[in-house]
Amino acid sequence: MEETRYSGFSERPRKRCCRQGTQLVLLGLVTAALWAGLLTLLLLWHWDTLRSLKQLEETAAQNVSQVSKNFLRHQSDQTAEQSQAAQMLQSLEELRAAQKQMKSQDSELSWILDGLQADLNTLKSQNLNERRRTSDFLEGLEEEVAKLWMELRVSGGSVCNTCPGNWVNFQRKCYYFGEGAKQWIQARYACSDVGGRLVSIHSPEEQDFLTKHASKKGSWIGLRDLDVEGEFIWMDGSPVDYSNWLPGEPNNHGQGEDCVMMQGSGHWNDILCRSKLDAWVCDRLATCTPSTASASQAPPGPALRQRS
Ligand code: FUC
Ligand code: CA
Repeated sequence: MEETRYSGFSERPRKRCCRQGTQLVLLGLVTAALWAGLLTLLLLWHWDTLRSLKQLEETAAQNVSQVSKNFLRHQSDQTAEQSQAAQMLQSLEELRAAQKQMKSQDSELSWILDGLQADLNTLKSQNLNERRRTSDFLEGLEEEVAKLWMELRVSGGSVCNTCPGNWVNFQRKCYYFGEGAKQWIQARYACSDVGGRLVSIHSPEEQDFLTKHASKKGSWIGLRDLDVEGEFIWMDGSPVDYSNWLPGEPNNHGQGEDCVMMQGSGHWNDILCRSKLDAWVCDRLATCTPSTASASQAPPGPALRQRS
C-alpha cells in the first residue's frame, strides 16, 4: 500500500512530464502546422500574385504591341493620306492651270467666233443687197422692155388698154386697188403677188384717176426715201417727175417717216413705213391688142415676180 502510494506518488510527476511533453509536441506540431499553412497560404498568394502579374504583364505587352501596331498602321495611313493630299493638290493645280488656259482659249475662240459671225452677217447682208440690186435691175430692164414693146405696138397701130380681171385701165396702165390692213412692205409684196408693183404717179390726170378710185381712208403708193433721207424714189425706177404733196409735206415727222401714202384727198404724206393702212394701189402696164395679123405675138407684160 505504501509502495503503491509511493509508486503512485512517484509516477504522477512523470505522467505530468509526459503530458506536458506531449502537449508541447502537439503545440509544436500545431504551431508548425499553422506556420506550414500560413506559409502555404503565403506561397499560394505569392504564386497567384505572380500569375496575375504575369498575366497583366502579358496583357500589357499585348496591348503595347497592339497599340504600336495601330500606331504604325495609323502612321502609314497618315503618310498615304498625306501623299494622296499632295497628289490631289497637284491635280487641283493642274486643273486650275488647264481651266485658266481653257478660259483664255474660250475667250479667244469666242472672239474668233464673233468675228466669223460678223463676217457672215456682212456677207449675208452683202449677198442680200446684191440680190436686191440685181432683182431691182432686172425689174427695171423688164419694165423697159415692156415699154419698148408697147411703143412698138402703138406705132404699129395696136391699142394698149387690156387689163386682167379686177384691174382698172387708165391710159396705158392697169391699176389694182387692194384693201386690208398692211404695212408698206406688206403692200409691196401684195402687189408683187398679183403681178404688179406699188403704183407710181406721173401726171395730174393719173392722180385724178387715182383720187377717184382709191380708198378714202388712204392708200400706200410706191414712193419712199428709205436709203437717203429726202431723196424719194419710185419702186418701179421711174423718174420722180410729178408730185402731189400735202402742204408742209414731206416733213419726216419724228425723224422716221420714209414711206409715202396717198390720202383720201389724193395728197401725199410721208409716214412711218411700219404704220398699217387699210388700202394700197398697184399698177402694171396694160397689154396691147394687135390691130394687124403681123403684130399678133404675145405681148411681154410684166410676169408674176418672185419676192426678193
Ligand atoms: C403730220 C404728218 C405726219 C403725221 C403727223 C400726225 O405731222 O406730217 O406724217 O401724220 O401729222
Ligand atoms: Ca409726214
